[in-house]
This record gives sequence, C-alpha cells and structure tokens, in this order.
Amino acid sequence: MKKNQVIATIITAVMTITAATTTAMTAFAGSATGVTGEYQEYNLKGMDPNMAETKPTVSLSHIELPLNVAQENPVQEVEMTITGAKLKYCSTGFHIGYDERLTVVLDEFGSCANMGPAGKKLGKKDALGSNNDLFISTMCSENLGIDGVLWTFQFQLPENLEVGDKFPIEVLYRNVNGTGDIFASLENDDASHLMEAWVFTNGIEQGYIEITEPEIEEIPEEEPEEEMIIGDINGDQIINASDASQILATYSLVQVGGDIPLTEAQITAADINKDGKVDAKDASDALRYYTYLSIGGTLTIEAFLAQ
Ligand SMILES: [Ca+2]
Ligand SMILES: [Ca+2]
Repeated sequence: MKKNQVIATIITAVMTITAATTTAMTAFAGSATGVTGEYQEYNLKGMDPNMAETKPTVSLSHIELPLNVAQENPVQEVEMTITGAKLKYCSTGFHIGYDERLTVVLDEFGSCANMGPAGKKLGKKDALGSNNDLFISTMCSENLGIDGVLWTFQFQLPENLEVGDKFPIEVLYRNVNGTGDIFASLENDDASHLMEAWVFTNGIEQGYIEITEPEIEEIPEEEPEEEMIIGDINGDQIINASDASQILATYSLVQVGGDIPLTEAQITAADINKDGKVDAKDASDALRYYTYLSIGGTLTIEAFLAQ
C-alpha cells in the first residue's frame, strides 16, 4: 500500500466514528459491565490467527484504587500498551469504549487521547464519540510503531464512589460499512493481515478501574509514656545518691554549655522542687531525701519536701 493510500485509510477510519457511535447505540443499551458499546466480531476471512508471525498484545491499564485514594484523585490515567510488535506496525485504528459513569477529560488542546512513547514517530488522530467511546488512529510512512505505551486517556471518576465499583475501559472492535479497525504494517500484506487478525481475536487485554477497600492509614503506636518517680532519675525505682549525683552531673554539664542528656520524663523526675530547672538544689534535695530514707523515713518525696 502506498503512503497516500495508508493516509486515506486512516482518514476513512476517522470519518466513521459518527457512524460507529450510531451503531453502538442501536446495538446495545447498557450492560452489566457499564460499557455501552459492543465488541463486534472480527471477520477472519478464512485466516487462522495462530499462523501470525507477529502476535502483539494490546492491553489497557488494570487500575485498583483504594476508595480514599480514588476520592482524592478522581482523574485517573489509563494507558494502552502494545507488546510484541516492535517496528512491525504503522497504521492503527481502535475504538475504545468506557463505562458510562466515567467522563473523558480533554487536554488543553481538546484531545481525548495523548500519544505515548511507543507512537513517538507516528502521525495520530483522536476523536471523542458521543456514546461513551472514542476513536484513535495512527499512520506513518514506515513501520515505526514500537512496544510500550501507545496512548493515554484521562478519565474522571464519578462522585459517590463505593468499594467494589468497577469501571471497564475496553477496546471495541468495530467494522462500520466495511471500514474496520486496524492494526497493520505499511505493507498491509498477508503477514500484516494475520497480525491484525491475532490482535483483534486473541491480543486484547481489556482494562478497568476498580475501587477497593480504603487504605487504613497506619498510625504509629505511641511509645508508652515513661512512668517515673520524682527524684528517681535513673529509673531503678529507688531514690538514692546515684540520682543525686546524676542530677548534679547534668547541672554541671549544662553550665558548661552541654545539652541536657535526659529524656523529657527524666527531666521531670530530676526537677524535684518543680521550679522548671534541673540544678544543684534538686541534687541536694535528692541527697537529703535519700539520707532521710536511710534513717527510717517513710514519707513520700513530695511530702518530705513539703515539710
Ligand atoms: Ca534511682
Ligand atoms: Ca529544680
């Protein structure tokens, strides 16, 4: 096929979108999946797709979104990815049907689809249908289509999402008045026909956006607050000369510009007279109380200091 013929084919394919939409409306009214259009049968014309040398896969994203993530990000990008057809194709035309609850988000140029890296060298055309479908096509004067993301689409999710909602996005093969969707090489020869037959009978992986259980935000378990006895700065449950020493050492360290080497709880325990500072007075209170206990005293440290 000559370049001009290829372009003509593409243009014809683009032109048929209106007709295709009309067909879909009459052929199908609603479905369990939410895609309004139907997948028409591909006419094999006696070909066995298994004989194809090139067996590409055309897949649409499978997106599983926790409910809260979907609510925060209601616009989702869906990709159409080609695999197994590197430098084997140039002319393509696909109808994409999507769940009637989805809305296509047009870009700043008014396009309903954007070319991905796999189609970098290809000419392109996209058109939004009127029945929850769109049509995308490519052309080139060489087989410069490669593997990877060929197209991306942006869809807006509806409000009132629920866990378990599933929004299909599907390739819908269409043949409108003899002009079918295509996946072809420039040569458009028998190998190309077999490749296309494979794609439209075995090579489609349909896509969807599914809403899953909301993600529970992990709240880090708070460290249980250290229960410390006033005066017991080293936490061994007794108040003695060691505590007094450590309070004094802390005071000295701070006096020479060091950081207080104590936890919040230790600082609270060390500030025995509760004046907001850890200093020599606290150290001497600890030592006094220790001495008091050592000679048989039974009051709590608070009661002892209040004397
Ligand atoms: Ca102690
Ligand atoms: Ca103090």
